Amino acid sequence: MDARQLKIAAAQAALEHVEDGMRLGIGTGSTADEFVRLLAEKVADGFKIQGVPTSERTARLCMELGVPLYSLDDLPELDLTIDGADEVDGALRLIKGGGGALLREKIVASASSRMIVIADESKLVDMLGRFPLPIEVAQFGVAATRIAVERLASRLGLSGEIALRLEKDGAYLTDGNHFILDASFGRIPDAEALANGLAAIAGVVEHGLFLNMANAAIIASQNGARTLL
Ligand code: ABF
Repeated sequence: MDARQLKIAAAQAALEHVEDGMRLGIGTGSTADEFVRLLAEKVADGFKIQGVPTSERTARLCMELGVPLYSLDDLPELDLTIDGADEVDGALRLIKGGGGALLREKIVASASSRMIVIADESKLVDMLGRFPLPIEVAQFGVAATRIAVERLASRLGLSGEIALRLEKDGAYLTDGNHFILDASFGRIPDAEALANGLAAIAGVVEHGLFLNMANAAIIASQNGARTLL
């Protein structure tokens, strides 16, 4: 199986958890896109779900493919969210936000009774941190916020570059019109302490550590899809 087939395998296994009539949070990223494509086929066959997208990008794909969409304000309580991740550890702690959608992803996952992560085995790690941690920050005061994050990191014994995410026309902007700082710590031995510290910094809107949120992760490898609980 190539990389895309692994994503499809994880998405296919996740689809088995989706029941007719569910209110469903729908994730962002290339793995979540595969889930949307498979879900759209079931919808075309008469399967009924009510979807809440985690990004404008996912909303566009769902609309193109005919997946019924609602806002989180229409449906503030969801049964299940299926979403990708940048890293997953054995305790189902996640780094998310490489695709820039972490704020809506976290709000939608928090509004869901259950969250299932879909990923290929390259995302599975012993310790979080190899993937740069995305931190969504207010545009106002971004230099001061970056210094506050650096000081927190230093207090926690973490080091590495904390870089403003750029795209070709300048700073990357999220769906909420915020900036992202990508923190390349390499390893994050105490994710809980870092999450708590980041949440206490005024300019931080949200961070990509998703702790105690995922109920299961479906990990696809050449041997098939297995579920971590
Ligand atoms: C979203 O998409 C993210 O939180 C994560 O950043 C990314 C994973 O993307 P992909 O499936 O393309 O690797 O779920």
